[in-house]
Amino acid sequence: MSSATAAPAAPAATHCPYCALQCGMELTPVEGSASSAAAVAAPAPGGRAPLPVAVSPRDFPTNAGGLCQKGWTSASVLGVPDRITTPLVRGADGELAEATWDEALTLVTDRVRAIQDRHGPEGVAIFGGGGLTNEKAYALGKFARTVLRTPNIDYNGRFCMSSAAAAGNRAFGVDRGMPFPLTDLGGADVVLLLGSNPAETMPPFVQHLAGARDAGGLVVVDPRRSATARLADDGQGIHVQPVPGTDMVVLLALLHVVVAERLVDADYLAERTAGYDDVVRSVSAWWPERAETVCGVPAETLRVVARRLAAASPAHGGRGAYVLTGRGVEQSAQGTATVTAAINLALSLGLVGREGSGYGCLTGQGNGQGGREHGQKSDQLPGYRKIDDPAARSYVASVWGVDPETLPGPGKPAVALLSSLATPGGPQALFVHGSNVLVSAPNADRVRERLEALDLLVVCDFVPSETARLADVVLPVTQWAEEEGTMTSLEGRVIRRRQAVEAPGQARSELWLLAELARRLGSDVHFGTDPAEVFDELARASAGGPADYSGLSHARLDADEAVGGPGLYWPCPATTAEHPGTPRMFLDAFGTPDGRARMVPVDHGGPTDDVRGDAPTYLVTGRVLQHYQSGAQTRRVAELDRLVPEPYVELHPQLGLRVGVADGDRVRLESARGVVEAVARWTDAVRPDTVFMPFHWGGLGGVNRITSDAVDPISSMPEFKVCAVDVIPVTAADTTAHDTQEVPV
Ligand SMILES: Nc1nc2c(c(=O)[nH]1)N[C@H]1C(S)=C(S)[C@@H](COP(=O)(O)OP(=O)(O)OC[C@H]3O[C@@H](n4cnc5c(=O)[nH]c(N)nc54)[C@H](O)[C@@H]3O)O[C@H]1N2
Ligand SMILES: Nc1nc2c(c(=O)[nH]1)N[C@H]1C(S)=C(S)[C@@H](COP(=O)(O)OP(=O)(O)OC[C@H]3O[C@@H](n4cnc5c(=O)[nH]c(N)nc54)[C@H](O)[C@@H]3O)O[C@H]1N2
Ligand code: SF4
Ligand SMILES: [Mo]
Repeated sequence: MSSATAAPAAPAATHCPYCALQCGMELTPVEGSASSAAAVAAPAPGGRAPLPVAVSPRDFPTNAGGLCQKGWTSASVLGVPDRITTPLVRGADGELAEATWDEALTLVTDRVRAIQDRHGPEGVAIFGGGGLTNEKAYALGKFARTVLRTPNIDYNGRFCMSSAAAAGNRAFGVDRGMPFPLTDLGGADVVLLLGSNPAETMPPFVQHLAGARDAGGLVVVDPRRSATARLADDGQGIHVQPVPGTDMVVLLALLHVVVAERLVDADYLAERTAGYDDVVRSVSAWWPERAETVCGVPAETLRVVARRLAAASPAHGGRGAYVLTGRGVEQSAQGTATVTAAINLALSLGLVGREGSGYGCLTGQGNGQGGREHGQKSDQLPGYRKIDDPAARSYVASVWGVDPETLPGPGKPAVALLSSLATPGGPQALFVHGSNVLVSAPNADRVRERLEALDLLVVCDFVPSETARLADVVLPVTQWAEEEGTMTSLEGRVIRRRQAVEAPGQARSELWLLAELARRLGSDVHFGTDPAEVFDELARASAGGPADYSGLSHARLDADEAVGGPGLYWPCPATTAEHPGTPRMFLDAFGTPDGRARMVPVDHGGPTDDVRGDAPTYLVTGRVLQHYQSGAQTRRVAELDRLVPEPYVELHPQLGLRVGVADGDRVRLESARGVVEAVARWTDAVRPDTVFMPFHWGGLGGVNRITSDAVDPISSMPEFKVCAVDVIPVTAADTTAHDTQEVPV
């Protein structure tokens, strides 16, 4: 590590703490602010702490020297005035009070023992996060399976990428969100983006769309005219604006046109795929005019998009085409099926496993990719292995030094796990590492009820998130600039996170915390605390699995970077000659037993909670540039909070006039789950039948209090994106009533 106390301190080459683009940045410790501990101890006048490090962008292929506002301001979170710097334990008076680590861990250990004595190993559950480093995600999964021996571990990646992962695994035999380098996109004639708004969610990514825009080939499918959809204006592409939740119909119609007009890549289909005939039959009834009646997209637009995509494909001599999906289509009860429809389209055009074309999912969280590979998912072991596969169990058990018989089986996926908390037979204790479920989980009032009913809620965080404020024990952990480790970017590139400053106060690394808990719980399983050592073990545990990291180590990644290498892509097995990593997957074969991609017929079902008489408007949810996820971090950054200080509802002026809600008025949205209230913003960027609300806040404007917790039957991903609401004006009398009512955090 580069010690902050040495002068002059060396800058640390690292990556942004937030999203999966993992923009390269350099952190230079600021003189006079020897560590963030000092910064926390001595906040500047006006409540703003001096920043312990200065952030500057670094040239890295995903960002090419760019950063978004969140990246630029990321250092502010290191020294926020309410940073948690000591363990906190809820006292008899019901308040959280400072405690020593020994007191806090003694309490946790005693309660875990008592709960497991009464309820068995499954009485304790873990909820992890896709922001954790690979090392932490691995240690968490190992802790659950070997120390707690509980099947009940899952994580917020279930909310984030599981439908694309399920569809990718089924079609290709292995899931790496983007099986090609991001920079490949630049050479394509057409990029079809479904339900993704990178102009706000990954701003530096937009530069990779320049080639398609120049060719007039950026096609954005979004019920809103998002910032990304606007990039397709002015002859640079097409904005397709379907009825929310009907992307499946758009995709089935596109494939219908491709088949009907004989635009498929027949040679590729014959050589590299299986199942095409069934898929053809499944799209035969979705001619564009029929599709238009369901998805609202003009039949002619569907034809134009299908032809453009085909013309860009290698079979027709084009420069290449990509089909990319984001949360807009994945966070749906038919998310796996919709991604499958996108993959079927890409396969029919011969786009996948070929240089210059492809299908990819834009994974979201900082380590959204790596977070799903190392065993914090309820059904998986490290290396992206299946927990119910006997060979995987015995191999991983041998690395961990335990009997495979002692490893639990698959646990409950996130939504089911949360709703089973404190029920008879369900977990009575929960550890949360890297998620603010009270704000970000669907049907959040129900989640609050479950969390409040627990015997023990332990939250590890560095800020008092809404979820942490509900905990019995809060454990202060290190954050990004205070720790070493690795992350895996949205392209499957394994990169180094590096320490620039010391952690403040009593904050400790989660590797230490898990090792200490394991020891106190009487386990003799080894838990390393040095991230490089944990990585080596993780790499060994992944050997031979789909996500094989066995040829990688911190030392190799450091050496590679020292000679200008920008990280190495998995699979990267340990081989006698150093394996170069795999930037592009599937060039020779897919990961299925026979090497062929599987095409699976799918059909349209529509949203679970569809519009009806008493809830006639679609609610879609998503993100704004300035805030990250539950907002736990970015709402604490003054610059970002000033720009977007409160929740809001976007609605079309026609809808506003019809229901009596003017621009700037307060508006209430009511769903089958409950009610939220926020300020109305008139915009013609949303369809008149749809309102949009970002999910970055809790309390009265916390949109997840009304979202649906219906899940996809294959991936168990919740249907965050679309539900039915009634849009109601808030009268002055209502507002007064609400002002006096206790508002949940
Ligand atoms: N600023 C910011 N950036 C982030 C994050 C953040 O919180 N804030 N989070 C990171 C993470 S974890 C993730 S997962 C990614 C998410 O990145 P994106 O997937 O780009 O983000 P969202 O805003 O959730 O959804 C994208 C779009 O889906 C649209 N949408 C809603 N319903 C539908 C529908 O039925 N069909 C279609 N086609 N589109 C629909 C919304 O209007 C929205 O514009 O962003 C990452 N980057
Ligand atoms: N309505 C609606 N809801 C959504 C979505 C949507 O589009 N619409 N998107 C969903 C998606 S894609 C996602 S990814 C989720 C994300 O939502 P959350 O899971 O709530 O994610 P964050 O807000 O990033 O929460 C991370 C918490 O962990 C802390 N943290 C960060 N790093 C670490 C670490 O290394 N260790 C520990 N212990 N803590 C850490 C942060 O301070 C923060 O409190 O939200 C989902 N919810
Ligand atoms: S795009 Fe993502 S990784 Fe890049 S600076 Fe913004 S939040 Fe950070
Ligand atoms: Mo996400």
